Amino acid sequence: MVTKSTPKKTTTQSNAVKAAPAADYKQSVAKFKDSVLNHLRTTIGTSPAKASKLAWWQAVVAAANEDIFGRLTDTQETHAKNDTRAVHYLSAEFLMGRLTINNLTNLEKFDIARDALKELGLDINEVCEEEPDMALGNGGLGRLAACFMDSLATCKYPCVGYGIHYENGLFRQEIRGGKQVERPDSWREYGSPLEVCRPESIQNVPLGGYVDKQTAPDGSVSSVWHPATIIKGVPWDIPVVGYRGSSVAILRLWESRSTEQFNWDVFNAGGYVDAQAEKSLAETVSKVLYPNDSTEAGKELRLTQQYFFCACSLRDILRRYNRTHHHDYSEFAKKIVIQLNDTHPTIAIPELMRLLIDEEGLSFDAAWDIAQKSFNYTNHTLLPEALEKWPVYIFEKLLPRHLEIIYEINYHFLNDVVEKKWPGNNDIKAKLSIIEEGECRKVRMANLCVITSGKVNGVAKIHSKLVKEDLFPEYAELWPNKFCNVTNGVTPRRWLLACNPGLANIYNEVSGKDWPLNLDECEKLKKFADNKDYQDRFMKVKHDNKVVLAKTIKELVGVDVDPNAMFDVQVKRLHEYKRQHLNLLYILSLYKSLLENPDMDIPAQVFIFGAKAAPAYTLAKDIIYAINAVGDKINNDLRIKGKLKVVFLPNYRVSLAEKIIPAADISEQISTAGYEASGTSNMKFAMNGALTLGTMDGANIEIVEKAGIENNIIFGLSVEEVQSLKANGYNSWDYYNSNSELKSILDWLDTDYFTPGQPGVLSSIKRSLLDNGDPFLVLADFASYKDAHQRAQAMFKDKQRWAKAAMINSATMGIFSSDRSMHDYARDIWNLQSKNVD
Ligand code: 26V
Repeated sequence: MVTKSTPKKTTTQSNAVKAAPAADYKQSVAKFKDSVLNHLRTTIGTSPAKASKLAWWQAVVAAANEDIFGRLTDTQETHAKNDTRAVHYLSAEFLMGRLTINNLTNLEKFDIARDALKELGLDINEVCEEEPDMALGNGGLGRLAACFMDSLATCKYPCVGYGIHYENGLFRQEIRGGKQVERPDSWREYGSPLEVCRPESIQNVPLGGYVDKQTAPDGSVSSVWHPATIIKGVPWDIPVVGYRGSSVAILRLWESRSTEQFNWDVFNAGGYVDAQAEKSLAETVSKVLYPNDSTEAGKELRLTQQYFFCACSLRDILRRYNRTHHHDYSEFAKKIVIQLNDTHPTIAIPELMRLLIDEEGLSFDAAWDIAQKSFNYTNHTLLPEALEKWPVYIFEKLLPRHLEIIYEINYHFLNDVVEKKWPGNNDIKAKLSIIEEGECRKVRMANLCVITSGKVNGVAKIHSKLVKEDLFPEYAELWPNKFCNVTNGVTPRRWLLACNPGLANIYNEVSGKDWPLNLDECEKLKKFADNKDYQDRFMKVKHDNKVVLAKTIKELVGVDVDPNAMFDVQVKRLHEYKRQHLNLLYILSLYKSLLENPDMDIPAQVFIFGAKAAPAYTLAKDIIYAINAVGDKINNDLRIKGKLKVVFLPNYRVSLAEKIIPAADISEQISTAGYEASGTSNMKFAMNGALTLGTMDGANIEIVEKAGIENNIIFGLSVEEVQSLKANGYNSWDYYNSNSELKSILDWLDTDYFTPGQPGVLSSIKRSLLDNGDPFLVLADFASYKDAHQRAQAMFKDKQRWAKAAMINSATMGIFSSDRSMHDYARDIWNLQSKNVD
């Protein structure tokens, strides 16, 4: 969290929504203090004199849990009593970050807790720094799921989030000698007070083995699966508190364990040690989150993970459904809707079919009908290498019965649906089939999702259009109404109220106290965008946030940066399509210009990066190394008089984002047009008053639509231009040969200027841009990008113009609240009503 200055008068600086009478407030502070002290003794088992900061944090969580668990029970009882229709959000990733400050904020107890701790001589932000991030996701997709949980709870939509209780989240990144090193992230090594285990809801999941046929006395033939092993799924519940405690949603994460009956079988076969080894295999399933490396096929464990959490979740869903419906499935699709967050949980489709057919006795047709009415699928990327395909041989080994069901679905689809629409057209059949033929036959998970789902959505307007027209055009011809858009959103509670209290106070004053529930209210700030006093206040908040970030930068990487400089930020996963190397090339051009003319009249600039590279993605790691090497040189070059600094902040994660985003002047959103499905940090930055320096890609387009192109810095090729340049044979050498500056920069990277004594260690970047054809058009966009930066510099010098643009950006982001996204899903996809908790 941003270190909050402790206000003298809590009511004026407060995030508390109700202006509680002073006496009540004092009482609440005293009560919270007592609760913390009490928990410190009776729950944590220590005393104030001996307590570590970690112990204090645990006691604060225990105190907050007093409110949370009661409301969780109320929420669940309400839904059980009313048999409410609910959405089940299946996601292999939930990037929750830290929960304590968020929970306190949503309970409207942050100020109370802060003042209570102050009376105990503690700083709440320091205490809450003890909380490890829950980094159970890679990036955008996982963080989106976390924002959606916050909004589902806030908007009181009946829901359960289902995922995997990874023992290790996304790796912790260390930078050694400028290079990324991965370290395990054991976020709950000694347990976590934020979750509760529910042994009463353990599930057993079969795996492996073979299928044989059984003929019933009436002559009907059915499949019988004889699994080789059973894995136990242990649920851990994490309560997600809605704003003002409106409802408490539940995130249920499954941990894998070995089962006794399974060990016993192997033991009987004579191998005690083998049994222990097999046990560790079962326990491996939820051990670690896969970083999204180039998905080389054959990762059995990943498919096992996906199947494991889907199978546990579906059993949980059926168990709850049957408490009321007693195995009558006629109401199933009326009560249950399932959202597939990307293709990772696709295996839930054949698993639901299997449970209904093999264990509940339904016909294939009846089960298929239910599946089609229950599932929906969100696509999050068009990148071909990210579209999941599993080799058939892995299915045969792990999930033989599921493969049969997939074949049957495919048979009906190809013969009943495709054949009817395109009679005799085998090319179309081959393209739309769930099975990809070839040397290694594969199951195409996205095809299975599209064929089954009621709705398929993309995550920003442009992306949804490309999903429909470029990725799945034939499916769209078959089912035009299946495809829709729900633009992503982010929770304004975490990404404005909690992380930027200074700006939150301005909105409290200008927009009233309900803006965190209705972010459109922020638009009221717009009418003050030309008002010098408001501009000064707005920019003072930004400056204060920059001072705090400058301190963090000094602590983390030892670099001094000037809070008056322009803070230009690019934080996101490292990928060629996101083009961190385009940013780096511009930095090199600026550095070169400054060396040529140290008195150049430009504002001082700090370029801030944060990015994790997938461990096997060599070029991405080389780009990190290059940023660090170039930064090191520039930051220590006295000739440029401190006008340029470049910092790479290690281990970018949610809690670091909360410190960086409120302090940004410029938000770099520079993906090749057509490649970034939506982006969500673009929304967070704009909300916090940064200008987008970006391409017309993903949600940038919709951001600019709201905030005005004149208040942002847009550059580069459009989606159509990218497509036509590629279609007409793009040759990056042409740009290299015709732009002498570009040529000199790329050649510079090849020397040992940035890596003394080691020429060529950075040359993989140049190679990818020339010899490898520059797949993401970095060189094609360079000139336009440089021009954009020059426009940004000119604008930044005009302080009032900048303040106005920043304010308008922040004020017009209402539509990017994830509450709006949830209302869209509820209306257009889930047919779901919100429900007040009794
Ligand atoms: C997966 C892979 C796997 C193979 C190697 C390369 C690669 C690159 C990316 C991915 C992630 C795909 C799914 C994903 O995280 N998409 C992100 O979803 C966000 C939420 O909708 C969205 O804002 C981002 O634009 C999108 O990239």
